[in-house]
Amino acid sequence: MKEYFSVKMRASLQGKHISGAERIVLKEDLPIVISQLSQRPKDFDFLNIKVEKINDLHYIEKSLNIKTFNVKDWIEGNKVAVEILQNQGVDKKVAEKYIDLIHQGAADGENMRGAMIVSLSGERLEKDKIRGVRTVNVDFEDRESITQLLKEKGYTERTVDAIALATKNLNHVSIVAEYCISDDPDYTIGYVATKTTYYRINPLKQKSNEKGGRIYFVKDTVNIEDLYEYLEKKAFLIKNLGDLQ
Ligand code: PML
Repeated sequence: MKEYFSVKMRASLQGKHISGAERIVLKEDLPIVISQLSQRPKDFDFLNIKVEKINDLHYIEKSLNIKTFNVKDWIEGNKVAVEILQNQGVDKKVAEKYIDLIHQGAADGENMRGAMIVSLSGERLEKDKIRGVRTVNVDFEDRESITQLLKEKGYTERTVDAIALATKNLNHVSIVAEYCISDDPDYTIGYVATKTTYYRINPLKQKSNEKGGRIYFVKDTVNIEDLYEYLEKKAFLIKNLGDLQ
């Protein structure tokens, strides 16, 4: 009987979060993974590694497909993003309003710690608007070979994490789309995820902007307690990578 564990690492420097990562691994791989994750942040004064046994593991057969749009600038990137969101039933004004907020810092000018939840009718539904909701407990079953394959094709380790996270999100019946930009001022590629596809948009934010975050667009009928339980508790391994389009 295989035993799986979740390993979560977070590190900070002078009170500022600088690095975070998560893996779901077999018990025998814990020493190597804990060692790898502890070496990830270069400079820190606080590092926490949490290891938890997973008792109820679920599987997703295939991740979202990946399609890339290379665009002139982040303004054009966001036009593409809004069009994709509109095709999923998100109102143009609702999409633009919350996208603007993410680019300006959705927690009173600072980044939210987790994601924003917005209903199709335009209401914000997070229980705590500074904290937001955090999607955790998801990984690829064979992370190593998927990472290698994606890196060979010019994707980054961030893409690997983001596809896993978006695949878990869109697997929930109430989430219709996700919008994401990084809070790393140098990382300008972002994405919009739909039920089938991870649309990677390059660029989606202005270089040197330190603001970033995620928006989960949900059906009006969403049960928020159920959604939090799913995103923050339920554990998933993804078996295969979707198509690269
Ligand atoms: C990509 O390269 O596919 C986009 C990844 C966005 C990552 C967001 C983040 O790391 O915060």
